[in-house]
Amino acid sequence: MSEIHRASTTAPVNIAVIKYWGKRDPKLNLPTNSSLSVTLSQSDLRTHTTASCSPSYPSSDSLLLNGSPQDVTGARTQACFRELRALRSALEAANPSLPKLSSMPLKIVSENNFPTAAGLASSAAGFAALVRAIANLYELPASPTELSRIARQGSGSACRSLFGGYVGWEQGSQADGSDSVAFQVAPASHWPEMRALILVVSAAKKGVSSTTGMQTTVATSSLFTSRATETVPRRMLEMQKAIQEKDFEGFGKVTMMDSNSFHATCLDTYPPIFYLNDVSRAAIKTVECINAATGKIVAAYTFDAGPNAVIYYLEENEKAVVGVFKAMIGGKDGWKGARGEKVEGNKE
Ligand code: 2P0
Repeated sequence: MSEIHRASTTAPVNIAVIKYWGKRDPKLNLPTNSSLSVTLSQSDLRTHTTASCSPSYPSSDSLLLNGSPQDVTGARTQACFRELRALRSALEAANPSLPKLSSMPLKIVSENNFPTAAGLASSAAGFAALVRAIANLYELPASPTELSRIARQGSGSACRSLFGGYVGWEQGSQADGSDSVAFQVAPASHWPEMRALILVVSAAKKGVSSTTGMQTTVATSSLFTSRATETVPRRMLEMQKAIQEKDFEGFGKVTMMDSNSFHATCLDTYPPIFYLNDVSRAAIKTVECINAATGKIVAAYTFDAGPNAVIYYLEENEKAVVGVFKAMIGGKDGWKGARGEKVEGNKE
């Protein structure tokens, strides 16, 4: 019986407060604007992945996600496998005593503990975990930055799940994507009072995939250009400053405005893309009421490519924010569930 080599890891979900929407290179997932996200607690929302390889495995690579076999022949997964194998090959060439893992078939087994493709950034945690599990299996001396460059080719937002805390993704300017990588703005410990409440409206798969949606937006929306070239570059600086200064009002305002801007460009796409529904809009109203009652911004909503809401708030305002939303769960308002999340650093 030949040997089996194995390594496991987990990767967390990240929720963008400055959204990635638009590709300048769809093959390499190079974005038209930089973005910034908050990494959520790994305890509830994460992908757990085991990567193994063995000369005794069937000749082709395989991937099992939540027990179902997945197609690994797609360009994105292949790009990640190819890049990681090339790095392992280089190690083996430099050190001939190492086992030749790069030429063995890979078996990847992955489990998500949250709804897949329901606007909860499942592809982000998924590709981040896949890349890190294989990097661990291959014992690559690669930095999180280097791994983020590889994970980005699997799914753009995945590059931000290689770091914990507050994470930026630099759009970069090189045609080969070498400078389109993630970077840590601040560790979770910098602002540990930050919380995220996830309001699940629907666990159904989204109607328009992010990849298709963003390509149609780039091709048809007239709002898109000013968002990508003026609005987001300005907000990236404002957001980093708000995080550095732990200024929740600044953080919250930019978060809400950027979510609104992203969904406005979706509506401005032809044919239009609707990710928000009536329940999402009720959440926006509720946040506005909470903030008006408090006299300052204590809650900030953001929505990805789906109707589920993520509400950021500080621990000290838990009652004012979560109390109001919890009272709405299970009622006629349409929320199916809610859970509070801390911001966490990555487990290495
Ligand atoms: C984000 N989203 O910044 C934005 C906000 C959705 C809305 O990144 O085609 O799954 O795999 O690069 O990363 C979702 O897009 O797209 C996304 P691909 P991805 O989180």
